[in-house]
Amino acid sequence: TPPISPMAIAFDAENLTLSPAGPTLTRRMSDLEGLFLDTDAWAAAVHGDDPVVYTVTSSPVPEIDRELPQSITTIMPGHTSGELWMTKGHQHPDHQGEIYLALKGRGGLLMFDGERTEWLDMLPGTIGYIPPGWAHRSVNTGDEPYAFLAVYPGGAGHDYGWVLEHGMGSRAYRATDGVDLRPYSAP
Ligand code: S6P
Ligand code: ZN
Repeated sequence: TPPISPMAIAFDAENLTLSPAGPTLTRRMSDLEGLFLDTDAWAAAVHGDDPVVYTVTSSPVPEIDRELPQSITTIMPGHTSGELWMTKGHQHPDHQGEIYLALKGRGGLLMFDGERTEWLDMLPGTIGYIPPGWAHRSVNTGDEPYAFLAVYPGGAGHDYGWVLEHGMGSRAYRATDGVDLRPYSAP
């Protein structure tokens, strides 16, 4: 890979796109196996229209050591048996920290270090700081798409197995006034 030059990346706040852009990832319900508590409701959604739950659009900055890539995650509004739509969630294998900036909609940042759980309300303009060693998951708590910018060390990686094994400490359910956090239980 040739070295990346200094560059400006245009962010379109209306369409939540980057230009120039790198790869875009689309996660459907079928990609979220083992995450929602109600397994039957999850399977019914998969065998229905298998909806897109979130997308991740990256900038052209590569995920390699010493680079500082960015991406925009957009989570659709919705719930599975009341459990709000969310990202898979992951731990960074070498425990690097990360920064999120909420851009649009309403959401939450759920963090878990294996013992303690933290929840941050994420409204446009909120910077959420993920300290080293905290697994992180994002949740859409509103009724429109929730989007945020992530900036992270290029060598951070994604350990999804950690979350499947340890959970996230809490589950986020829809409530009339935002979110109802319940203690984690395995599906
Ligand atoms: C990467 C950063 C985000 C997530 C994205 C999707 O370190 O935390 O870009 O990758 O929000 O979540 P997940 O858990 O499916 O990777
Ligand atoms: Zn991360």
